[in-house]
Amino acid sequence: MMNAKELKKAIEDNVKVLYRKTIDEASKEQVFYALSYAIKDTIIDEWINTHKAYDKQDAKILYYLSMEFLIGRALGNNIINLGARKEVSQVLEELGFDLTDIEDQESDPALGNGGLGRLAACFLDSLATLNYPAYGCGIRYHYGMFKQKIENGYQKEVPDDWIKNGYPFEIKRSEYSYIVKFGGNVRVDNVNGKEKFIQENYGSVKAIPYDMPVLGYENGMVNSLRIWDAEAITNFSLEQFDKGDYQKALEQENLAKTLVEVLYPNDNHYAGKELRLKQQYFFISASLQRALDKFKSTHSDIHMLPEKVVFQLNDTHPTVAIPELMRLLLDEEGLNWDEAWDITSRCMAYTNHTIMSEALEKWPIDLFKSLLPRVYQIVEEINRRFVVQIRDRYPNNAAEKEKKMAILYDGQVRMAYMAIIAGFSVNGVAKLHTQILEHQELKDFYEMMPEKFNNKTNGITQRRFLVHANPLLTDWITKKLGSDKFITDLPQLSGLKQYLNDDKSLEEFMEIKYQNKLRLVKYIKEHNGIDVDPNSIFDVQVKRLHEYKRQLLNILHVMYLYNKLKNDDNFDMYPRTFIFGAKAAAGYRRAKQTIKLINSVADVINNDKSINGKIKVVFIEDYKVSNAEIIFAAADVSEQISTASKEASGTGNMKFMLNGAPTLGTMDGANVEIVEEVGRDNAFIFGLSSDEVIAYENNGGYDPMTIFNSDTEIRTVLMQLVNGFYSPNNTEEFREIYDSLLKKQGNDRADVYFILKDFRSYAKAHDEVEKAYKDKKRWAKMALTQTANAGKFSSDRTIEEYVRDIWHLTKLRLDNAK
Ligand code: 26W
Repeated sequence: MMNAKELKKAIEDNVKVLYRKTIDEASKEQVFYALSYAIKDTIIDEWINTHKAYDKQDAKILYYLSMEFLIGRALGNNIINLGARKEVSQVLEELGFDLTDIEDQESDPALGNGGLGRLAACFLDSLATLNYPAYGCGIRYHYGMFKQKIENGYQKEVPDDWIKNGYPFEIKRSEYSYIVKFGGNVRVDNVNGKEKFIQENYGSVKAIPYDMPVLGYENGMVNSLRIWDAEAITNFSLEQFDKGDYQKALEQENLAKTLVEVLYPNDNHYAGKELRLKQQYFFISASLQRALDKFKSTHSDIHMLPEKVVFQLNDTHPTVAIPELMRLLLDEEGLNWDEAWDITSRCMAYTNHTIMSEALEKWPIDLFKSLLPRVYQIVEEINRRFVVQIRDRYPNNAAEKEKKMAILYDGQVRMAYMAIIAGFSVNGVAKLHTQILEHQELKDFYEMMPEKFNNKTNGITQRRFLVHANPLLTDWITKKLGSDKFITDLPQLSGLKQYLNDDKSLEEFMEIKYQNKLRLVKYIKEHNGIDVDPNSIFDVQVKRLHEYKRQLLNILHVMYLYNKLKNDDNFDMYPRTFIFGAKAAAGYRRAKQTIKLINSVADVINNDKSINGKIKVVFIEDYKVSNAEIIFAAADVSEQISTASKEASGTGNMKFMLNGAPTLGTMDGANVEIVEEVGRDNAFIFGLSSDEVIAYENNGGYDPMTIFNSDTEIRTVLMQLVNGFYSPNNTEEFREIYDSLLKKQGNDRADVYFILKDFRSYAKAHDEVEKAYKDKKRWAKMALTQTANAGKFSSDRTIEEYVRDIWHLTKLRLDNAK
């Protein structure tokens, strides 16, 4: 890192060169770019140095293949990882600027939907911090996750042009471009008695990589996130298809334009769109071609590949990597099937992130075959050989096993099965999730190949979600522990336990929470225009909007509390602010209706003077990484209320915990392990267990009408969905929500997600929260208990487990590092 004087000069020079301005004339945005380029300058040498070390040490490299990287803003994070926070903010101050203001100028790159994409970003941070050689490989979507506007209570999607003004932390690397081919047909030639497969009449695009630096924490390590953009193959395309195939040239131009245009905003819902499969093959083919070339530039024997390269498939989205690697090894490297299979299956590992059946990727064979004719032939052969294996092993029930396990079945390519069959590792993302995979969802595979299955409980990076998100708490912890080692060794937080009975420390801890609440109050005022009482309990649910996550349960409970306040003279409650933040997939009706409901309820309750502000409901517009950081730091209560068995892990739960908010939740996903760490007394647990949910599901569900008929308070709430109480201009506004809770919907049971079933126990858990909160000291202790026990949930721990059990990487030594 340059010293203060050099940095100041660099900023001033950049402002001059970029904008022909002196620093006192520069806007905040201009200073953002000037500073970012200065920071990039200091990163560059370490970046080069790191990659020289890769080569010199002949390091094994991880390629983390993912359709999504929800990286969030880079500037603040890079400054922290360079260890330059204080210095940079001081220099800016001298120049008349505030660092957080400047950080706010950066777009918030949202090249991901939610959990899976953010996990990928946390993993990159941990890999670099732990000195492991790795590339993230993904797509340079021109439009990431949409910006959410709320208009009249409805979600409106606005395109997010994150690269409009140029993104300072990326480098275009045209010299590593590759061609990717789609469609056409396969011709088989016989060359010296050997079959040669040649794809012809195809359309193609050029894949161009852009690299972003991924900095380790104060260790001089800089890995790369490599995202691929598409360009048309111009000029020579006309020559190449020299029949003057003008039409084709135009098509290719168009393909290149649409291919990387936009991230599919579906989270946990497979839509089967052809363009999506194109995106998958596009970035996978380019990433693998590059990985092989890189390997071959320093190795002569391709059989060594598994020793030097490992590919992790982030869910099934990159699974086409399996037949693509086979294709490259067979057709380009000239290996025979057994050699290619041996190499491929030793290079590929698969992570499952969901058991929701509607999320499973199953491509129609026709579509797959016409888009990827050669790759499909290989899939067929993988499947054929596997089916032979099944028949061998299960001679008595081969047909049944085939139905359950074959890759090709019923006209579809089942991507998860291909990943399991071909890879050497299959992992779930929390203990409970992995158990459900082994014993329910994937039990046939577990029975056949148990050695592949393992658990890797998710984690989060404390560099972003504590150090950057919560500087006050970071400083306090540093003081209390006498060191900042927790920044790279999170279990050190357990040292805070010695303060659990120290009143002064507890007060300090809660004062920091209060300051963070003020910061959020200000954000809400500025962005939503709502006044919020910082002394109320901040009860927060932020995550993608999905029925299984049950934001509906939360808002129905708010409606229930409001009725009590209005109708029951004996009822009183501690002031609460219910905070929501969530994006709904653009085509997800029920989710969008739920957003409208939350906003309608907010409208009525927030404007009712008679309840003295006892309840406030806030829907924070455009939930994203940058405002998430502000929200986690300010939360009192963490709502993690998915129907048990449905949330594979959750990672927001860990971010709340780290920032001192107890969990109000079901025994689902990683909540189970959070409770394990803090103890049952330091969490508010309610609802059906996953076993109970699964048992109900296997018996056709339960009957919500018995609850409707017997519980008058619940019934009142439900009636308010259809009597215009929250929608005076349209009593039908929430009819579908009402129906979904009480009536069978086509093939779906009524109340698929057990909302009414869990309602009473949820309400009781809320009572417990209030009781606990009123006892200031008890609450402070409970809050600090969360932070003190969050050590397990660092993504550093998760990454070390992946390295130990799956990737087998070696830490890179950086000689010139500070
Ligand atoms: C094909 C459509 C589609 C898109 C995204 C299907 C599935 C997904 C993701 C796998 C959904 C996802 O983000 N899953 C979340 O992954 C997190 C990281 O492991 C977990 O913490 C969440 O529980 C899980 O829902």
